[in-house]
Amino acid sequence: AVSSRKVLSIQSHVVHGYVGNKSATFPLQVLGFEADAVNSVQFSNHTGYKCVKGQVLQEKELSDLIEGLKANDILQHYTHLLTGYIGSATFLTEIVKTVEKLRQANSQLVYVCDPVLGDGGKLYVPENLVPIYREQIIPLANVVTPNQFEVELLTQTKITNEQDVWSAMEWFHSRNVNIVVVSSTDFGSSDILRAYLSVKEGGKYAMDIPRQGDGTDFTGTGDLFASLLLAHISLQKDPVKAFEYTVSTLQHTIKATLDALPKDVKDGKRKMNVFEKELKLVQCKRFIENPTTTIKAHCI
Ligand code: PLP
Ligand code: PXL
Repeated sequence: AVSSRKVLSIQSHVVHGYVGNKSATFPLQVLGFEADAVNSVQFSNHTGYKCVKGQVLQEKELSDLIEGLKANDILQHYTHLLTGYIGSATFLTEIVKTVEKLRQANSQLVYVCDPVLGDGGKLYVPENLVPIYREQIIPLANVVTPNQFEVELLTQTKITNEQDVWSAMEWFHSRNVNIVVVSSTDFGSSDILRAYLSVKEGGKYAMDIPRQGDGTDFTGTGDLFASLLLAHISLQKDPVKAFEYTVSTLQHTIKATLDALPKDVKDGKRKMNVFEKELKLVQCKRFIENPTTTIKAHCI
């Protein structure tokens, strides 16, 4: 049978580069999903470049688009909603209304939420988004993918060790979130990244991922992670397999991006610049289609 998986992905659009919807749409399509994009912003490039130009979608404009879909009886066809970086409280509040409209049209809708707030102790959204995520968004989500800092902000507890991670994941489960993945923490070793998966009434798992490229920080990897996780959870049923497949494609994509760097960067003569850091996503189609799992998740 032809699958009818249809995702509404409300994220950033960048003309050049791979963050937000540019990071999410292609993998979803490659994996057989209809990926319907609402562009929450349209920027020339991501905000790590020296200049950013473009437009921001207002909440009224989001509700207009949803009304159009509703009027044509399209809303009921969405099987998934995916949200990532959201820059304003009013837009986030409109997302709450959007989830409610989608659930009215399809009560089985799966909402995958990457609650983007910041990283490494630094907020990169306005502070007033935190209580909206905590009180209104998280209880609507089926799957969440916060990092350590985001877990701390949402649960209002400090995460200093692994036991804290597991306790925090229960905070999400008690708000009805079925699957929680925490993909980066700062208390691991310098060469291993430990990622965590907790399934409500389904067990706890960790995966040790070798860190690639001397701690080089990529942009858009979180967005890619969330889209792949959404797809594989739906395709695999087993969330542990989904977790492994997601990490596999991510690792291959980072490796391909590093392998494509110019010789002087590889030789350590200079650091890679922001243009060179863009994920080689299109070139990694085969790793999206065929995630070969070399790293296994282990049960805790
Ligand atoms: N998150 C996950 C789950 C990963 O597999 C990776 C890849 O290593 C990253 C994030 C990015 O990690 P790093 O910045 O260490 O390359
Ligand atoms: O990957 C998160 C993200 C989303 N949207 C925009 C960004 C970034 C990261 O820099 O600039 C516009």
